[in-house]
Amino acid sequence: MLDGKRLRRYSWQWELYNYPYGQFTPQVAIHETGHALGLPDYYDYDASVGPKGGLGGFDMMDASVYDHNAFSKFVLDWLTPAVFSSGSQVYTLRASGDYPEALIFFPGAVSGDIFNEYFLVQNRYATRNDSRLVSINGGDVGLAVWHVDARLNSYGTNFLYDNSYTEHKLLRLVQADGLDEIELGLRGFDSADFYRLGAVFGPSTYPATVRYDGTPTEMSLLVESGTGPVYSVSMTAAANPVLRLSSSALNFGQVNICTRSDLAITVYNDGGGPLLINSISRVSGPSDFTCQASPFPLVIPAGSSREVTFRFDAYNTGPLTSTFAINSNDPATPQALLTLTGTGFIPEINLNIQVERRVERGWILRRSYARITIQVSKAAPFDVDSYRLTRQPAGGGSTPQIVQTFSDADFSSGQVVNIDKYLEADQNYLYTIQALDCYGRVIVASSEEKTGLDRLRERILKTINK
Ligand SMILES: [Ca+2]
Ligand SMILES: [Ca+2]
Repeated sequence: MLDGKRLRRYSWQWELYNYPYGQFTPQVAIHETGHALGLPDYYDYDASVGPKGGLGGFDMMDASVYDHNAFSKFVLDWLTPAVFSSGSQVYTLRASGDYPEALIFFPGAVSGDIFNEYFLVQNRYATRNDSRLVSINGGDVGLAVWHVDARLNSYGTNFLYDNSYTEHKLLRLVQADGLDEIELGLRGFDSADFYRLGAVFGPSTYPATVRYDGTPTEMSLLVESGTGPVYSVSMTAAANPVLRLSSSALNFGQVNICTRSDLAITVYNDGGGPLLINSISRVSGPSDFTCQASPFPLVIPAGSSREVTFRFDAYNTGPLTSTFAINSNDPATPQALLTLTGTGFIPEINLNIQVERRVERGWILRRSYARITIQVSKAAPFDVDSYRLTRQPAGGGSTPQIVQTFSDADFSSGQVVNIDKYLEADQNYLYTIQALDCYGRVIVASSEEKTGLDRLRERILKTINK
């Protein structure tokens, strides 16, 4: 604390490598200022975890040399890349050391959206901060293509991926030579890693324009003309529809029997032509799961998406899995499969029934009746559809008669009392209470047999668990 000022976050750097001799060396100051502005390191903190090699030394936030790459400049709002997402178009890219120019290409890409997966291209002609790249291809360096995955974590507080520990990198140099030497830990970046006149980066080249999840983007980049300070690239996207699902599985978790839960997936059309979903049908598993979309065909325009809702109407108990096929005109994936899982659940429910036979005596009347106390307890919330109290003369032979039905609302503190009037004298009865689900299925039952007058007021408590 000095003069009421408190030092909070700060960044520090040396002025000289060899103090007090030599000249001011600004690279470290530039690198650390990059951190102060919010940029991460792109070198690999730990070669034993995740992908190796960072950016192979090719960046200010990697080896403290050269210009900041186009992704860093995009993050810092120093440039806004042009965006290619469908059709075909030619773009001109001037030296990024001189001009704030770059190109994003990816299906569904939106201008200004930093926090996504995409390919990013820039011209790294050896000028200004990139002048030291004169050692690469004589200064006619070529185009650097980056594979960016800048999606955020679920809290939105940081990138999901980094260049040290995650399964793939936040920022990766797509190496045109196809040797992946940076990730293999063999060497840093080299002159063959850049896309120069005539080079193609497409669906069937290596490297290919494929997402990290393995699905194709069906996009191609051709370096059509130019040298050094100006290159033109011809971009094409497939005219075919390209189906992509936000997820290949939906898990509904535990759902009470007789209740339902809805979950949606997003179906994307990453291609250049309309996507027609002709049907979505269950190919295996129970019918507890249904698709709510209609009518077919569902039409999803190029570059667009649509939510499709699936429903889990829990009928069966226990873990359930159904597979649905999404049939469409995508030539690459005419049938995409989606797995739905969920657990139909009934908690443990205990039913107790106690029956007392009582006799009411008037001056003349002498009448037997039963006082029936029913208790219910549930291990977890569950709406029992109905409770059915039946009786039948002991000894079997006759069908049970319904004495009364109850709902959960009839119970007070888990208990309800019923009076069954006018019992036949000396007749024994078997009382049964059943809990039923909304499909009329007995979830759990409990019985008590009441014998004749000789066992008046005897209490037998029985619990039968499901
Ligand atoms: Ca690593
Ligand atoms: Ca290489």
